[in-house]
Amino acid sequence: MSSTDDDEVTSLKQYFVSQFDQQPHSIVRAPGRINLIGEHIDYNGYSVLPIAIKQSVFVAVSTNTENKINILNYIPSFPQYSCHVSEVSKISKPPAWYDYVLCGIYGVQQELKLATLPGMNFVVMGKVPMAAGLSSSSALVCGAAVATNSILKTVEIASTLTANGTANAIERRTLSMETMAHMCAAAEKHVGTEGGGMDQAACLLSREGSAQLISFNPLRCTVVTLPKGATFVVANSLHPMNKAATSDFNLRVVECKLARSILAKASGHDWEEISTLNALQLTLNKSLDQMVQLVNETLHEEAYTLDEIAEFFYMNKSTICRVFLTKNTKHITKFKLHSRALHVFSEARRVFKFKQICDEWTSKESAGQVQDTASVLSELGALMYESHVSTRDHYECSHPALDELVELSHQHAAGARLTGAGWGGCTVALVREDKVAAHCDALIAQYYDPRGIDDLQAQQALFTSPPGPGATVILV
Ligand code: ADP
Ligand code: NG1
Ligand code: MG
Repeated sequence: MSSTDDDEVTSLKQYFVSQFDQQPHSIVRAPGRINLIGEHIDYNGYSVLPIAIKQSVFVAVSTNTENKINILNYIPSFPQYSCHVSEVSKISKPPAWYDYVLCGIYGVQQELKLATLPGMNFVVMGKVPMAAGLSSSSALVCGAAVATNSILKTVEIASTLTANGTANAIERRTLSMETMAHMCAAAEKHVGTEGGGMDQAACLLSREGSAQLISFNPLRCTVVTLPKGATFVVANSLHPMNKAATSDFNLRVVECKLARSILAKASGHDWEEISTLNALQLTLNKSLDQMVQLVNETLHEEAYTLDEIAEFFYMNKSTICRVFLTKNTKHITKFKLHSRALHVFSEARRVFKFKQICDEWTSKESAGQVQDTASVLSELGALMYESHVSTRDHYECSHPALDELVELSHQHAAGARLTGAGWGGCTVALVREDKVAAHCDALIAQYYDPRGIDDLQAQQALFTSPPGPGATVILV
């Protein structure tokens, strides 16, 4: 725990005692993350490369004897929530802030097949900028899940349900971080966003000092050592984007699902059996370059209409809506499939290339070879700039402010790109250690100052973070 964590834990503890008249049983620190490269490909089954950051969500928890789930925020302007333990699955649409906490609690209950839960008191203190692409939502879900798990280690009312629904004998069971990473990815979908598993895995499984390649189906984490002198600088555009409040995110998930189903059917495969674009690639036994070629040969560039898709699958439009669309995309009738699939396959290739460059640097370093760090960083940076162009032009999930921050980064950074889902939020720039000050000064003078953002706000919006550890439980 760092000294800043100490301050946060002390204040949170004091606030908890003032609200519940008891000490918390534990406080969980659940970090946000920066995705270095690999955007919008986790839900397509491709590997991504994030690091956990120092900014975290802290969740304090204790039990109560009233069978109530009480959820409070350290910032009193966030409404508090209280329900009976039997009501944790009731998530509102669009979600309120505490629904992310309920997702984590209910996820643990479902995973352990618990007939009931103990009454629990929660206080949340969030230090991850919200709706900024740094994964405050998953830090909240994971923090709540880890806190619930830590409580279940201590109580005896956790009876499990048998297959026929009757309650088993009293049993104490808890979940590993790996199981929780998987479970929290599914649990967060209850808020209505159809994301992949990157954020929850980064929050729960990150290792201090290195990035990790996170792969899916099955979930695997591989340590990636970043070249010495590589500093990642985050710049918050200060344009928030709440993913659960719009249909943009789910529309991209739907477009990818349509692209993979059309590509699968056109290639003579059972499209219903293929669950991701990565699974399609494996079925077709093609390289990523060949998948790009397949996209160019099979999908047309103009948007597909609902009529055209219905005709292709020999279905009526309402069946297409039921099979492919989510609740919040049912009104959409045009889908860009060519450019979305191009982004996914090219981005997956960039992630592997990024890892390969890091791995080569690491093996030369351990062999004691003298290396030209500047040229390694410019190779990595070039991949990040390419990634940004692809998210901007093919995936159309950028924002003019993010484009401006990336453009300004060309002065001192080796590379920069939007990070997280986009449409607002943050950019991440790869900057040589000795150029960080010049990079930050340039962004302050050319982005923050002209917008009237004072020094204090700009310092919070612009930060570096070495790769941090995943979530931890601090027993009180
Ligand atoms: P991101 O994960 O990129 O930060 P999302 O749109 O996925 O953005 O999630 C943001 C939402 O998460 C917020 O609108 C809020 O409901 C919830 N949230 C995250 N952190 C906190 C916090 N500290 N306090 C209250 N709500 C939070
Ligand atoms: P953010 O921006 O943190 O909400 C979302 C998804 C990720 C991933 C990225 C884009 C969730 C919880 N998170 O992240 O799975 O798809 O966008 O790469 O849905
Ligand atoms: Mg999120």
